[in-house]
Amino acid sequence: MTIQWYPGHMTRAKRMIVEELKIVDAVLELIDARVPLSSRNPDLQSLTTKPRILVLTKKDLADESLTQEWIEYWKSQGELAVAVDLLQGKEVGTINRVIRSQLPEMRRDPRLLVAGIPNVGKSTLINRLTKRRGAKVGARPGVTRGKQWLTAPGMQLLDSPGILWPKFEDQDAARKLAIIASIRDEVVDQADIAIWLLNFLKREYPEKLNERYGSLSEDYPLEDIGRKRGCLLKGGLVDYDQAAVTVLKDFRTGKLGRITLDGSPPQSGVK
Ligand SMILES: Nc1nc2c(ncn2[C@@H]2O[C@H](COP(=O)(O)OP(=O)(O)OP(=O)(O)O)[C@@H](O)[C@H]2O)c(=O)[nH]1
Ligand SMILES: [Mg+2]
Repeated sequence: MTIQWYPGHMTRAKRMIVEELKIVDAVLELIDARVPLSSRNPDLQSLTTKPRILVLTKKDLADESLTQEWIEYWKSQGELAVAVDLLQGKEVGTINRVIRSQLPEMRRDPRLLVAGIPNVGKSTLINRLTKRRGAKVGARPGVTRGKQWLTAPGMQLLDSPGILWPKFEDQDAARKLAIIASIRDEVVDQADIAIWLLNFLKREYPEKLNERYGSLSEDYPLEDIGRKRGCLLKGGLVDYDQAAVTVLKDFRTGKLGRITLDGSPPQSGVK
């Protein structure tokens, strides 16, 4: 199974972003803290040289120490990154301050493009900054379809549809994007990504896996979980799809704990 998802609305959205980049003063590039490497759109980096602030969203779901390592890594690369939990919204003041610190004094309100992969929290961030619910939000990719300018105190924010890139060279990266629900569930084999996630957890977070599901069979962990959770078809066979949905939901809602799928940044540990 090869994961690929680049529907027509993303091609249109990318064209729109290229146009709007000409008139914005800075870009807020949103990255999912659980996949700091795989959720950066390479296209977005090549499209502009305007000031950019990296906002790591969903820090409440990510491995705290790895999030810190990534922020420091980017700092060493000359990039400014802030981690946020947009559900709590405590860091909104910090984001505001960071935005101001990156922009020169202007006679008009600065215009910022909020961009990133689908489902990363772009519209949620805008609602936080504007203190309204002007942008539509949802726990699946592709909620925002067109451009929308919204006004926050002292700034204009452009909400944009999440965009991916035309071809995933790295299929593990694509799996990670599917696991965090940035790729539509309907175009991905749910059992394949759930098994991939279980193997990853067994390697990197065995204690969290054990805490949630107890001991699992070496070769068929998904089948085991299906049995334990009663995901059964008529006749008592395990319903793999249902078991996969359970595992993915547990991961996405934080029930498996705080997990980062990308590991440490390239240079960490080198002092
Ligand atoms: N746990 C957690 N959930 C978040 C956070 N930020 C956003 N979410 C949730 O993530 C989901 C997606 O949020 P949206 O703001 O719609 O994401 P988007 O980037 O605008 O998505 P598209 O418009 O589909 O590209 C929603 O269910 C939000 O409640 C966060 O910091 N932590
Ligand atoms: Mg949106």
